[in-house]
Amino acid sequence: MQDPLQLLDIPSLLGDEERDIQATVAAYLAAHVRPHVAEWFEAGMLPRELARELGKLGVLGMHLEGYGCAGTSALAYGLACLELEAVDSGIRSFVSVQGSLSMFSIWQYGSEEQKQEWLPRLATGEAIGCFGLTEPDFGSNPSGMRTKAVRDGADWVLNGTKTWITNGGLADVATVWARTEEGIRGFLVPRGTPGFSTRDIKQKLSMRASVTSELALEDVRLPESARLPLATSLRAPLTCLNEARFGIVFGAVGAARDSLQAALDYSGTRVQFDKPIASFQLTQRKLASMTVQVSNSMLLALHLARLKEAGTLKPEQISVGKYNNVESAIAIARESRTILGANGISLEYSPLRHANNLESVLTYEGTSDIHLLSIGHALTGIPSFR
Ligand code: TGC
Ligand code: FAD
Repeated sequence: MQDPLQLLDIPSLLGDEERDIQATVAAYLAAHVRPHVAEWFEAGMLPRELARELGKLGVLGMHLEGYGCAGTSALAYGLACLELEAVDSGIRSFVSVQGSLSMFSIWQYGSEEQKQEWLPRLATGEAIGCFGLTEPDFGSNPSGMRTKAVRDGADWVLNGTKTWITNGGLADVATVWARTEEGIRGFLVPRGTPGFSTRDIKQKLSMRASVTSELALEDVRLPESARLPLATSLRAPLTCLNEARFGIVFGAVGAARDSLQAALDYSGTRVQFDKPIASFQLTQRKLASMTVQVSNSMLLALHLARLKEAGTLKPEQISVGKYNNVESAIAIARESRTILGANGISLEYSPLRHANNLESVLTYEGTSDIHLLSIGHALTGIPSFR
């Protein structure tokens, strides 16, 4: 059956290089990742070796310049995220956290030594990074964080807990955000630093092909050279979030497209009442409505990519994309699942796996409520977060 995004000829809006990058990523994932992802989801694991594979593919920090990164356009990065999340949100999340949160925090706010030490290894996947902002009592409101960094002579001593941290248990370096007397600052904490430990969160019903962990910091002593020198307030981690949220705007389209494609394919072969279920008007209504929704999401994503490339993309515009595309994707994944009937609850098919993953995507990187409030703030000039 037809690729739903072809209906409006959306691929014709892409440049040749962007199309090539998208096709390369899609082909690699089809051969090496898609065949295993349901198994990883069921087992609740993500193999560490995947990092090097994704490094070879060139998607880790691909939108950054220098230090072994490809320096592609924002759109090419978005399209890679789309294809990654078409396979599984956990795979896109790995790449988002590595490239847009861990690497971007170092690339944007780090010293030259920090960049030289970490970025080339993170780009190849030899090293894995994570980003610790959320705490048990401070998710949507990171400004309240309790993790503290206190000066002790030339050093800093960190105490606190971060939770729900993607890649935490795999990471060789954690970007940890902490409160100091001067305000919020970022620190690079290498694995193995005394007092630093991680514990993976189990029994997840979503994002199972992804490692999610708690980070514990107990009297972790770090030199001044571990601090990100250019990060001077909460604005720094929130700026990193813009990068990752941009990837999610595209990624959500991938999960939606894949769910819809599964429903389209299934409806063409599943026969009930002596006809393929695709021939019933009610099924076609679902398929048509979802195609309109996923096309709208893709056009919005393309628009935001062009704004990003022009250097004018604003946080509230990213909020429109993250809110709309994730809400739309989860609705499409659930609706697609209904077309698969009982088979739809099996891991053999992707829609329910996508829907379950999208429960996390709906919550992380700013919940839908937070993004609506950001849009409301931009419209009215009145912040109503607190
Ligand atoms: P507020 O006073 O509004 O802002 C503090 C400073 O930051 C600036 N700012 C931003 N800058 C850049 N980008 C943004 N999106 C920004 N939002 C705010 C702001 O201008 C201000 O700057 P300055 O210089 O005047 O000090 O802060 P607030 O405490 O009122 O909070 C605002 C709010 C609620 C929007 C913010 O806290 C927020 O975004 N909360 C959601 C938290 C969140 O998204 N956490 C995500 C953690 S990481 C994650 O989930 C990874 S998931 C894995 C994956 O990505 O795959
Ligand atoms: P809360 O903030 O407690 O929100 C609970 C509910 O209250 C939500 O519905 C929310 O919208 C609502 N709410 C809160 N404030 C308001 C308000 N002002 N007005 C209206 N409603 C409000 N964090 C990291 O730092 N790094 C990571 O790598 C990372 N990875 C993650 C991976 C997964 C799989 C998941 C599930 C989470 C991850 N997170 C990560 C954490 C994520 O960013 C937080 O879960 C998210 O920011 C929401 O915080 P919370 O879960 O504490 O919910």
